[in-house]
Amino acid sequence: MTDRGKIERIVEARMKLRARFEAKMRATPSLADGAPQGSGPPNRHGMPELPPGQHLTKKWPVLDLGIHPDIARADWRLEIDGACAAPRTLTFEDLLSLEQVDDVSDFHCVTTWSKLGIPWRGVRLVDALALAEPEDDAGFLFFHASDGYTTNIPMEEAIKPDVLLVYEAFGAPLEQVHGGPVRVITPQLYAWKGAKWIARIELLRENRRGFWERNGYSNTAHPWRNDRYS
Ligand SMILES: Nc1nc2c(c(=O)[nH]1)N[C@H]1C(S)=C(S)[C@@H](COP(=O)(O)O)O[C@H]1N2
Ligand SMILES: [Mo]
Repeated sequence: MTDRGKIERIVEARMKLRARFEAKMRATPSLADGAPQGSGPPNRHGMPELPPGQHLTKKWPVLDLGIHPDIARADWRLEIDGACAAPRTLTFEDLLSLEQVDDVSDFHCVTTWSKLGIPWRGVRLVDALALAEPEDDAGFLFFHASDGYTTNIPMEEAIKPDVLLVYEAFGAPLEQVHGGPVRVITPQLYAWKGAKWIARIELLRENRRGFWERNGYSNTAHPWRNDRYS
């Protein structure tokens, strides 16, 4: 990317998303209380270690539809399209050109297991989204994964600083069974909101239910509110 105007537009898109996040935090005091979102066991924000109804697991279970796509880093692509001015397709190299983030966060599966303190490496989803210059009314994200899985979250959740596109866990390349080469993590939400083998992010003006959301799971999915079903 050499075009100056283009860089300015991306920076502007990033600032707009940031302003949106801050406005949401101000408008929702319960989310702004205590420790900030993100970074570190912090997605507990001062709460007990485990959300209601969860139990601790030491191992890291694999939970998915049973299809594990085999994708090399060099072949991985992420399309960002829909309600945005600059739809684009990112390569793994493109991810490496963004700010690299090391973060530690917890992982809560709605089936009641939680794994605490996973060290991740990746990039902030908001940084990748800014490249596509989302429209102001792009209120929702619809994730498409290479195994056919889909899930949805609102933009305000997507732009939290601990929501990452991750390609390493525990200092090693993200294993294929856990969604490698690249998956999404949503530490503030139940783990089904984080698509493994992420392939496409569709920006939407109206919310659309993904796979589990159509099968009875919550659109919002807040572990600390025991918000599992709808
Ligand atoms: N592509 C894809 N992503 C997915 C799923 C899936 O079936 N396919 N399952 C979700 C569910 S229900 C959970 S709990 C987590 C599990 O991630 P893990 O297998 O790495 O523990 O991935 C989520 N992301
Ligand atoms: Mo899950």
